[in-house]
Amino acid sequence: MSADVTVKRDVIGSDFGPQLVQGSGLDERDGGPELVQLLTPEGERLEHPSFSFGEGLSADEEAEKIRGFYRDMVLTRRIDVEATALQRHGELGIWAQLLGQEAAQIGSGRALRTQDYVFPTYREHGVAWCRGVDPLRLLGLFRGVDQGSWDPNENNFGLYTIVIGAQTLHATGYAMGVQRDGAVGTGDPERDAAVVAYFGDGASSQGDVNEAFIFAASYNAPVVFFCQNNQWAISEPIERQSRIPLYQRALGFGFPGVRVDGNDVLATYAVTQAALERARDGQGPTFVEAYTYRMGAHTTTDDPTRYRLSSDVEHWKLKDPIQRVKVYLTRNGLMDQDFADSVDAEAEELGEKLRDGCRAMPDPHILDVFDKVFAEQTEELASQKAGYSDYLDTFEPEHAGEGRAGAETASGGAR
Ligand SMILES: Cc1ncc(C[n+]2csc(CCOP(=O)(O)OP(=O)(O)O)c2C)c(N)n1
Ligand SMILES: [Mg+2]
Repeated sequence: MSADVTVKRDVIGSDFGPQLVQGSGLDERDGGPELVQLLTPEGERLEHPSFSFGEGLSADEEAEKIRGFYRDMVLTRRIDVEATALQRHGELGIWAQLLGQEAAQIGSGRALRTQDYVFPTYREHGVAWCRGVDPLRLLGLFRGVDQGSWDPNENNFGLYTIVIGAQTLHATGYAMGVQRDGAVGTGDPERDAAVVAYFGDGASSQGDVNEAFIFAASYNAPVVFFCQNNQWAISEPIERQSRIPLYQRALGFGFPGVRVDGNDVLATYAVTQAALERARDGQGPTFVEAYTYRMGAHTTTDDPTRYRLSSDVEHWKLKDPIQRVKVYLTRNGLMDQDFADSVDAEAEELGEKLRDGCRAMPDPHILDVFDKVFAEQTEELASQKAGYSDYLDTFEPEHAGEGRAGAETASGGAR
């Protein structure tokens, strides 16, 4: 680039093609003008020209559904809070919190039909809940007891994927299989199926994800790319991942992209439902950017006070996904104290089940990990295991060979 060429920072490509709004401006903090929102943080319903919630439902049915979302979100938050506490008590090796992302997960998870298939990352506890995966199984994974003990085909919910973005390729390949099985565009609501790949804003920079987009577009695969833009990839802010709002990237791959308020369960449900319907109908992939915020740390090994402003966290507290639903339901006389109390009681019971269930699980040993890579042990792994065992022996006796807590210290902390 010659020295006299200047790049305009507010609008990209104004002389070369479509005007793309830059993704990191100040007004972008609340999602920008393209954000699909049906329920404001103050609990007010909004109309949107393309998406709506509750069509075809009676007023009672609609209220029932929203109360269901409220219950799902409260219980999901409870799973998250309990798991975080269990990690602090040394019962889990690590936990990836979803605090603040409940609406994105419950809205999208409840839009699924039984025959749809989900490929999650490691934070999709709310989607797992919607799919009927026992939360204790999630705890087993984070305790290191197993590598994920649920059967993906039982709930059409894949195993958690830690390799950032890899599951988008799995999802696209699976969707191409669904297409080849003839389970797309038949018009039979029991048969037509869609696949959802969950991933984060940081993952959108991965080669795998971009390759998945290309394949999905080329083959018109029945896949929904559901990106929870929680603004952070560990300590890397979204401004560094993309020059434009993420949803606009879809255009370059040849399929639609939409940005939805990820803290609005009604909008997330409506937008995901529409995207799933496109996929099941044979109209191909859609990119859904759920604009949200990671209220907690990246995982329990992370300290976000080292890289982000507490005023940002305070700003997003006012957009709490559960609170706005509660305000809406209460203000409109759709939820009484008895209902709120019954959900709280259910949350208490769930918390107790998780605490007791987790403590009753076996204590894994750090060296077990070497035995779980392949069905049969290889010479190389056996020697790595021996070497690591020798290394652990160099620690003080009270730390050497410790289970979960020792595992993190000795390995420098899992990410
Ligand atoms: C291929 C790969 N590279 C790096 C990592 C380390 N890592 C774990 S989580 C993470 C950030 C992911 O951020 P994002 O996609 O926004 O998801 P979030 O954690 O915010 O839900 C990174 C880089 C990894 N697990 N896999
Ligand atoms: Mg992120």
